[in-house]
Amino acid sequence: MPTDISLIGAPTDVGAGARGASMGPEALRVARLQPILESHGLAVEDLGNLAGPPNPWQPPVDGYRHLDAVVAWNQVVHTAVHGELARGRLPILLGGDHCLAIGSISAVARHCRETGRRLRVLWLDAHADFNTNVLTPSGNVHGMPVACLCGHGPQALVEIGGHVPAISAKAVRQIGIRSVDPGEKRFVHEAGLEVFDMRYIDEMGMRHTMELALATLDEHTHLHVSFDVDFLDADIAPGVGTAVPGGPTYREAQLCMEMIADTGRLASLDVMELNPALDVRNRTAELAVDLIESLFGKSTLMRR
Ligand code: HAR
Ligand code: MN
Ligand code: MN
Ligand code: MN
Repeated sequence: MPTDISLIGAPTDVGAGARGASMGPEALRVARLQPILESHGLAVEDLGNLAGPPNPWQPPVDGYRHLDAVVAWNQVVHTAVHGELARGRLPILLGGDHCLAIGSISAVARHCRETGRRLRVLWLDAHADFNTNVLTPSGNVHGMPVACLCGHGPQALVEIGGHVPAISAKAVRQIGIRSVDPGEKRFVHEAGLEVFDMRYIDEMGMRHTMELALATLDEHTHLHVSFDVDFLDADIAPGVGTAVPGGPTYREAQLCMEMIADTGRLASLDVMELNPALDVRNRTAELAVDLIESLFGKSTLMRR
Protein backbone atom coordinates (compact mmCIF):
# COMPACT_ATOMS: atom_id res chain seq x y z
CA MET A 1 0.00 0.00 0.00
CA PRO A 2 1.47 3.39 -1.01
CA THR A 3 2.00 5.79 1.87
CA ASP A 4 2.15 8.89 -0.33
CA ILE A 5 -1.33 10.31 -0.43
CA SER A 6 -2.84 12.85 -2.80
CA LEU A 7 -5.97 14.74 -1.78
CA ILE A 8 -8.14 15.70 -4.77
CA GLY A 9 -11.11 17.99 -4.12
CA ALA A 10 -14.13 17.71 -6.42
CA PRO A 11 -16.46 20.48 -5.25
CA THR A 12 -19.73 19.72 -7.00
CA ASP A 13 -23.24 18.52 -6.23
CA VAL A 14 -24.15 18.11 -9.89
CA GLY A 15 -25.37 14.52 -9.43
CA ALA A 16 -27.22 15.04 -6.16
CA GLY A 17 -30.80 15.92 -5.25
CA ALA A 18 -29.83 18.44 -2.57
CA ARG A 19 -27.33 21.26 -2.90
CA GLY A 20 -24.29 21.43 -0.60
CA ALA A 21 -22.04 18.42 -1.27
CA SER A 22 -19.99 20.89 -3.30
CA MET A 23 -18.71 22.17 0.05
CA GLY A 24 -17.56 18.72 1.16
CA PRO A 25 -13.87 19.06 0.26
CA GLU A 26 -13.45 22.24 2.27
CA ALA A 27 -15.26 20.80 5.30
CA LEU A 28 -12.85 17.84 5.30
CA ARG A 29 -9.93 20.25 5.19
CA VAL A 30 -11.42 22.28 8.05
CA ALA A 31 -11.72 18.99 9.98
CA ARG A 32 -7.91 18.70 9.54
CA LEU A 33 -7.77 15.67 7.29
CA GLN A 34 -4.25 16.41 6.03
CA PRO A 35 -2.48 17.10 9.37
CA ILE A 36 -4.24 14.18 11.02
CA LEU A 37 -3.07 11.74 8.32
CA GLU A 38 0.42 13.27 8.53
CA SER A 39 0.44 12.65 12.29
CA HIS A 40 0.37 8.93 11.44
CA GLY A 41 3.51 9.19 9.34
CA LEU A 42 1.82 9.48 5.96
CA ALA A 43 3.08 11.96 3.35
CA VAL A 44 0.08 13.94 2.17
CA GLU A 45 -0.11 16.38 -0.69
CA ASP A 46 -3.27 18.43 -1.14
CA LEU A 47 -3.71 19.05 -4.87
CA GLY A 48 -6.51 21.52 -4.23
CA ASN A 49 -9.81 21.43 -6.07
CA LEU A 50 -10.64 20.32 -9.59
CA ALA A 51 -12.71 22.69 -11.70
CA GLY A 52 -15.86 21.86 -13.64
CA PRO A 53 -19.15 23.32 -14.79
CA PRO A 54 -21.64 24.85 -12.35
CA ASN A 55 -24.71 22.91 -11.25
CA PRO A 56 -27.43 23.84 -13.78
CA TRP A 57 -30.15 22.75 -11.30
CA GLN A 58 -32.55 21.54 -13.99
CA PRO A 59 -35.14 18.75 -14.14
CA PRO A 60 -34.22 15.38 -15.73
CA VAL A 61 -33.93 14.92 -19.48
CA ASP A 62 -34.34 11.30 -20.64
CA GLY A 63 -34.08 10.24 -16.99
CA TYR A 64 -30.83 12.09 -16.22
CA ARG A 65 -30.33 15.39 -14.47
CA HIS A 66 -27.41 17.44 -15.79
CA LEU A 67 -25.87 14.64 -17.83
CA ASP A 68 -23.45 16.94 -19.69
CA ALA A 69 -22.15 18.51 -16.48
CA VAL A 70 -21.93 15.09 -14.81
CA VAL A 71 -19.83 13.82 -17.72
CA ALA A 72 -17.54 16.87 -17.62
CA TRP A 73 -16.90 16.48 -13.89
CA ASN A 74 -16.28 12.76 -14.20
CA GLN A 75 -13.76 13.31 -16.99
CA VAL A 76 -11.65 15.65 -14.86
CA VAL A 77 -11.93 13.29 -11.89
CA HIS A 78 -10.87 10.33 -14.04
CA THR A 79 -7.82 12.17 -15.35
CA ALA A 80 -6.75 13.40 -11.90
CA VAL A 81 -7.21 10.06 -10.14
CA HIS A 82 -5.47 8.11 -12.89
CA GLY A 83 -2.60 10.59 -12.87
CA GLU A 84 -1.99 10.13 -9.14
CA LEU A 85 -2.13 6.33 -9.42
CA ALA A 86 0.37 6.46 -12.28
CA ARG A 87 2.68 8.49 -10.01
CA GLY A 88 2.51 5.62 -7.51
CA ARG A 89 0.41 7.61 -5.07
CA LEU A 90 -2.78 6.81 -3.19
CA PRO A 91 -5.53 9.21 -4.31
CA ILE A 92 -8.25 10.31 -1.91
CA LEU A 93 -11.12 11.90 -3.79
CA LEU A 94 -12.88 14.47 -1.61
CA GLY A 95 -16.47 14.75 -2.87
CA GLY A 96 -18.64 16.02 -4.05
CA ASP A 97 -21.58 13.79 -4.70
CA HIS A 98 -21.25 10.09 -5.41
CA CYS A 99 -21.74 10.34 -9.20
CA LEU A 100 -18.01 11.17 -9.24
CA ALA A 101 -17.18 7.59 -8.33
CA ILE A 102 -17.69 6.85 -12.03
CA GLY A 103 -14.62 8.93 -12.86
CA SER A 104 -12.67 7.75 -9.86
CA ILE A 105 -13.30 4.00 -10.08
CA SER A 106 -12.98 3.92 -13.88
CA ALA A 107 -9.50 5.43 -13.35
CA VAL A 108 -8.66 2.81 -10.73
CA ALA A 109 -9.89 0.04 -13.03
CA ARG A 110 -7.81 1.41 -15.91
CA HIS A 111 -4.74 1.55 -13.67
CA CYS A 112 -5.35 -2.06 -12.60
CA ARG A 113 -5.55 -3.18 -16.24
CA GLU A 114 -2.32 -1.32 -17.00
CA THR A 115 -0.46 -2.83 -14.06
CA GLY A 116 -1.97 -6.32 -14.00
CA ARG A 117 -3.64 -5.90 -10.66
CA ARG A 118 -6.92 -7.32 -9.46
CA LEU A 119 -9.55 -4.82 -8.36
CA ARG A 120 -11.81 -5.10 -5.33
CA VAL A 121 -14.26 -2.28 -4.66
CA LEU A 122 -15.87 -1.87 -1.26
CA TRP A 123 -18.97 0.30 -1.63
CA LEU A 124 -19.89 1.64 1.81
CA ASP A 125 -23.30 3.26 1.41
CA ALA A 126 -26.92 3.33 2.56
CA HIS A 127 -27.81 3.10 -1.14
CA ALA A 128 -26.96 0.59 -3.86
CA ASP A 129 -26.49 3.37 -6.46
CA PHE A 130 -27.52 0.89 -9.15
CA ASN A 131 -30.26 2.86 -10.90
CA THR A 132 -30.57 3.52 -14.61
CA ASN A 133 -32.39 6.34 -16.36
CA VAL A 134 -35.41 4.04 -16.66
CA LEU A 135 -35.39 2.80 -13.05
CA THR A 136 -34.48 6.05 -11.28
CA PRO A 137 -37.17 7.82 -9.25
CA SER A 138 -35.20 11.10 -9.32
CA GLY A 139 -32.91 11.36 -12.33
CA ASN A 140 -30.04 12.12 -9.93
CA VAL A 141 -26.92 10.46 -11.28
CA HIS A 142 -25.51 9.90 -7.77
CA GLY A 143 -28.04 7.04 -7.65
CA MET A 144 -26.44 5.42 -10.75
CA PRO A 145 -22.62 5.16 -10.46
CA VAL A 146 -22.34 1.42 -9.76
CA ALA A 147 -24.63 0.63 -12.69
CA CYS A 148 -22.60 2.93 -14.97
CA LEU A 149 -19.33 1.33 -13.89
CA CYS A 150 -20.80 -2.11 -14.63
CA GLY A 151 -21.72 -0.97 -18.15
CA HIS A 152 -25.34 0.11 -17.66
CA GLY A 153 -25.74 3.79 -18.40
CA PRO A 154 -25.29 6.49 -20.99
CA GLN A 155 -22.42 5.93 -23.40
CA ALA A 156 -20.54 9.06 -22.31
CA LEU A 157 -20.35 7.80 -18.70
CA VAL A 158 -19.97 4.10 -19.40
CA GLU A 159 -16.98 4.73 -21.72
CA ILE A 160 -15.13 7.22 -19.56
CA GLY A 161 -12.18 4.91 -18.86
CA GLY A 162 -12.02 3.60 -22.43
CA HIS A 163 -12.99 0.05 -21.46
CA VAL A 164 -16.62 -1.14 -21.25
CA PRO A 165 -17.63 -2.18 -18.71
CA ALA A 166 -15.10 -0.46 -16.47
CA ILE A 167 -15.54 -3.11 -13.80
CA SER A 168 -17.30 -6.42 -13.30
CA ALA A 169 -20.10 -6.63 -10.75
CA LYS A 170 -18.03 -9.48 -9.26
CA ALA A 171 -15.38 -6.98 -8.12
CA VAL A 172 -17.86 -5.12 -5.89
CA ARG A 173 -18.94 -5.69 -2.29
CA GLN A 174 -21.67 -3.37 -1.03
CA ILE A 175 -21.91 -2.82 2.71
CA GLY A 176 -24.50 -1.01 4.84
CA ILE A 177 -27.23 -0.93 2.19
CA ARG A 178 -30.72 -0.04 3.47
CA SER A 179 -32.41 2.10 0.82
CA VAL A 180 -32.92 0.57 -2.61
CA ASP A 181 -35.67 1.52 -5.09
CA PRO A 182 -37.99 -1.31 -6.26
CA GLY A 183 -36.73 -1.57 -9.86
CA GLU A 184 -33.18 -1.03 -8.67
CA LYS A 185 -33.52 -3.98 -6.29
CA ARG A 186 -34.44 -6.35 -9.13
CA PHE A 187 -31.54 -5.05 -11.20
CA VAL A 188 -29.06 -5.54 -8.32
CA HIS A 189 -30.11 -9.20 -8.08
CA GLU A 190 -29.99 -9.68 -11.85
CA ALA A 191 -26.47 -8.24 -12.02
CA GLY A 192 -25.31 -10.49 -9.18
CA LEU A 193 -23.91 -7.75 -6.97
CA GLU A 194 -22.75 -9.01 -3.60
CA VAL A 195 -24.67 -6.97 -1.04
CA PHE A 196 -24.17 -7.03 2.72
CA ASP A 197 -27.24 -5.05 3.70
CA MET A 198 -28.14 -3.87 7.21
CA ARG A 199 -30.22 -6.97 7.82
CA TYR A 200 -27.12 -9.05 7.14
CA ILE A 201 -24.98 -6.88 9.43
CA ASP A 202 -27.65 -7.05 12.16
CA GLU A 203 -27.74 -10.83 12.03
CA MET A 204 -24.12 -11.70 11.35
CA GLY A 205 -22.28 -8.72 12.80
CA MET A 206 -19.81 -6.33 11.20
CA ARG A 207 -16.87 -8.64 11.88
CA HIS A 208 -18.25 -11.56 9.88
CA THR A 209 -19.49 -9.17 7.19
CA MET A 210 -16.03 -7.69 6.69
CA GLU A 211 -14.36 -11.09 6.79
CA LEU A 212 -16.47 -12.08 3.81
CA ALA A 213 -16.19 -8.74 2.00
CA LEU A 214 -12.40 -8.87 2.34
CA ALA A 215 -12.00 -12.58 1.60
CA THR A 216 -9.76 -13.70 -1.26
CA LEU A 217 -7.63 -10.56 -1.40
CA ASP A 218 -4.02 -11.25 -2.29
CA GLU A 219 -0.81 -9.29 -2.89
CA HIS A 220 -1.99 -8.41 -6.40
CA THR A 221 -5.26 -6.85 -5.22
CA HIS A 222 -5.87 -3.12 -5.49
CA LEU A 223 -8.47 -2.35 -2.83
CA HIS A 224 -10.62 0.69 -3.51
CA VAL A 225 -13.01 2.02 -0.86
CA SER A 226 -15.89 4.21 -2.00
CA PHE A 227 -17.13 5.72 1.27
CA ASP A 228 -20.50 7.44 0.95
CA VAL A 229 -20.83 9.22 4.30
CA ASP A 230 -24.55 8.32 4.40
CA PHE A 231 -23.32 4.76 5.07
CA LEU A 232 -23.20 5.87 8.72
CA ASP A 233 -26.26 5.95 10.93
CA ALA A 234 -28.13 9.22 10.39
CA ASP A 235 -28.01 10.01 14.13
CA ILE A 236 -24.22 10.25 14.12
CA ALA A 237 -23.84 11.62 10.58
CA PRO A 238 -26.49 14.27 9.88
CA GLY A 239 -24.38 16.13 7.31
CA VAL A 240 -25.49 14.22 4.19
CA GLY A 241 -28.12 14.96 1.55
CA THR A 242 -29.94 11.62 1.70
CA ALA A 243 -29.69 10.43 5.31
CA VAL A 244 -31.23 7.02 6.07
CA PRO A 245 -31.83 5.78 9.63
CA GLY A 246 -30.60 2.42 10.82
CA GLY A 247 -27.01 2.50 9.62
CA PRO A 248 -23.81 1.29 11.26
CA THR A 249 -23.04 2.66 14.70
CA TYR A 250 -19.80 4.45 15.53
CA ARG A 251 -18.23 1.21 16.80
CA GLU A 252 -19.42 -0.85 13.83
CA ALA A 253 -18.03 1.75 11.41
CA GLN A 254 -14.71 1.80 13.29
CA LEU A 255 -14.43 -1.98 13.08
CA CYS A 256 -15.24 -1.86 9.36
CA MET A 257 -12.44 0.66 8.76
CA GLU A 258 -9.96 -1.14 11.03
CA MET A 259 -10.51 -4.46 9.28
CA ILE A 260 -9.90 -2.79 5.91
CA ALA A 261 -6.69 -1.25 7.29
CA ASP A 262 -5.53 -4.64 8.53
CA THR A 263 -5.51 -6.03 4.97
CA GLY A 264 -2.78 -3.57 3.97
CA ARG A 265 -4.29 -3.50 0.47
CA LEU A 266 -6.03 -0.09 0.48
CA ALA A 267 -4.81 1.75 -2.61
CA SER A 268 -7.45 4.43 -3.34
CA LEU A 269 -10.41 6.06 -1.59
CA ASP A 270 -13.48 8.19 -2.28
CA VAL A 271 -15.08 10.22 0.53
CA MET A 272 -18.42 11.29 -0.85
CA GLU A 273 -21.75 12.97 -0.16
CA LEU A 274 -20.64 15.00 2.85
CA ASN A 275 -23.00 17.99 2.90
CA PRO A 276 -21.83 20.76 5.23
CA ALA A 277 -25.04 22.76 4.64
CA LEU A 278 -26.89 20.04 6.55
CA ASP A 279 -24.21 19.36 9.15
CA VAL A 280 -24.05 20.45 12.78
CA ARG A 281 -20.83 22.33 13.57
CA ASN A 282 -18.84 20.18 11.11
CA ARG A 283 -19.47 17.11 13.25
CA THR A 284 -20.04 14.76 10.31
CA ALA A 285 -16.83 15.94 8.64
CA GLU A 286 -14.92 15.32 11.88
CA LEU A 287 -16.48 11.86 12.15
CA ALA A 288 -15.48 11.09 8.56
CA VAL A 289 -11.90 12.17 9.29
CA ASP A 290 -11.86 10.03 12.45
CA LEU A 291 -12.94 7.00 10.42
CA ILE A 292 -10.46 7.73 7.62
CA GLU A 293 -7.74 7.73 10.29
CA SER A 294 -8.78 4.20 11.21
CA LEU A 295 -8.85 3.22 7.55
CA PHE A 296 -5.18 4.19 7.41
CA GLY A 297 -4.40 2.10 10.46
CA LYS A 298 -4.57 4.48 13.41
CA SER A 299 -3.09 2.24 16.04
CA THR A 300 -5.18 1.46 19.06
CA LEU A 301 -3.77 0.86 22.52
CA MET A 302 -4.75 -2.79 22.66
CA ARG A 303 -3.64 -4.05 19.29
CA ARG A 304 -0.24 -2.56 18.49
N1 HAR B 1 -32.00 5.71 -4.88
C1 HAR B 1 -32.30 7.13 -4.87
C2 HAR B 1 -32.20 7.71 -6.26
O1 HAR B 1 -31.68 7.06 -7.13
C3 HAR B 1 -31.39 7.84 -3.91
C4 HAR B 1 -30.02 8.03 -4.47
C5 HAR B 1 -28.93 7.97 -3.71
N2 HAR B 1 -28.38 8.96 -2.89
C6 HAR B 1 -27.11 8.85 -2.57
N3 HAR B 1 -26.35 7.88 -3.17
N4 HAR B 1 -26.63 9.52 -1.71
O2 HAR B 1 -25.86 6.88 -2.43
O3 HAR B 1 -32.63 8.80 -6.51
MN1 MN C 1 -23.77 6.66 -2.79
MN1 MN D 1 -1.90 3.62 -14.91
MN1 MN E 1 -25.82 7.02 -0.29
